[in-house]
Amino acid sequence: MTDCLFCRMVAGEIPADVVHETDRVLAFRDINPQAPTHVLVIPKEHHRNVGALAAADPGLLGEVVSGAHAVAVGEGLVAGDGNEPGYRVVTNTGPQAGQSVDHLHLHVLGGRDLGWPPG
Ligand code: IU
Repeated sequence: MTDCLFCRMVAGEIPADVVHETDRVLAFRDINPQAPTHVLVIPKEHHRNVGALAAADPGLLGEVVSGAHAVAVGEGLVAGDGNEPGYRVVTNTGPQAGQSVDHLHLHVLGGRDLGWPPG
């Protein structure tokens, strides 16, 4: 979609601080980080939200989740198959949840104590 911000990042039309990439997944630093590590992981193909991608291509959704974990390992948030210090994966769907970009993205957050419940 040419009017989609994240599709334009995938296309290289808008710069992105890429930290991880596969043939179908891209991960880049959030422009307004909410934690020392705040990376967005997206499918390169446009899907509006997690439900849309789960319905259309569950295998690709698995690749996006694997990408989130790869980012966490790469950022030092977990060691291999361990779970310390830890990280959080969040995806917002719809206006009440605060979704502002209608291209599925997983937020990978870490590097500080994360409160619960989220706001
Ligand atoms: P949300 O869950 O849809 O609200 O997340 C969108 C994120 O995209 C949000 O954290 C923004 O800071 C981030 N973002 C970005 O990284 N680069 C941009 O150019 C824009 C938004 I606009």
